[in-house]
Amino acid sequence: MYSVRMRSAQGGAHEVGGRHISGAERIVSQDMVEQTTNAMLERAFSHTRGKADFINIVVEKIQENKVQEVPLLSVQTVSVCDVPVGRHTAQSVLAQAGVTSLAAQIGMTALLSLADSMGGAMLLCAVTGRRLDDTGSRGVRVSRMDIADEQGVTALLADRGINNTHVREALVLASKVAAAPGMVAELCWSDDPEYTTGYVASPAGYVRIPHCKPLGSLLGGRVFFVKPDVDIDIVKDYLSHQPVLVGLTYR
Ligand code: PML
Repeated sequence: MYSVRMRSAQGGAHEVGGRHISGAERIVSQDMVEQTTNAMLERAFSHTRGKADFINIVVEKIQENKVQEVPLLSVQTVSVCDVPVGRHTAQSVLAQAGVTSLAAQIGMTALLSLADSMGGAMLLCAVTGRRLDDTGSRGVRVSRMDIADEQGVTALLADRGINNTHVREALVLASKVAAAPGMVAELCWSDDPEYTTGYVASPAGYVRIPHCKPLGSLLGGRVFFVKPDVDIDIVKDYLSHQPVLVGLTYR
């Protein structure tokens, strides 16, 4: 099996200040590597956030016995009428998951005050809201994950009328994140200006919230809320390096 991952930016590489355009993650068999890298290239060149002029694609062999299988989070969509209600709902779901209202407020404000969207995520203490990672405006990238049973997940999402790339990829990422040591919850909305649905995910499930941001906004990102006593290096290592396949069994 191979981890195939892509990140793209405009104005040069991310490391030299390029603006993040898009990213993608797959774990595929060798015969699918070429098709996967081609699809990633095409995606980097045709993203709604702009045309990338820096594209980094890494193909790396992974040992199958190192792959961890984690359960797919259960999915529900709540009904909200506008952005203020959407954000208020996100805060309530975060509270139900165990994030204090102070930390939820700080996380929400952190997403709302981004100067540009982040490729990775901010890690905040779920009690105090203090930022615990040291990755600045790049954030911690969640990497090396895919779906174990692609047909099964596609069928499940199609059955609910939500089988699109945003949901599929976000659900896989959120399922990996929810299984991280010390993870309490995740808050996310997309940086795609044409996509306004966000979500709060936790080990209890993936709650989709329409209208987390206004249509046309390029600002989006992710905040992960973790327990105060967690070893942040272990969490970062799991998120970025542990290969994970998301299975169809629910928690
Ligand atoms: C992203 O595209 O970066 C985030 C997508 C959020 C998907 C929310 C959903 O519709 O379930």
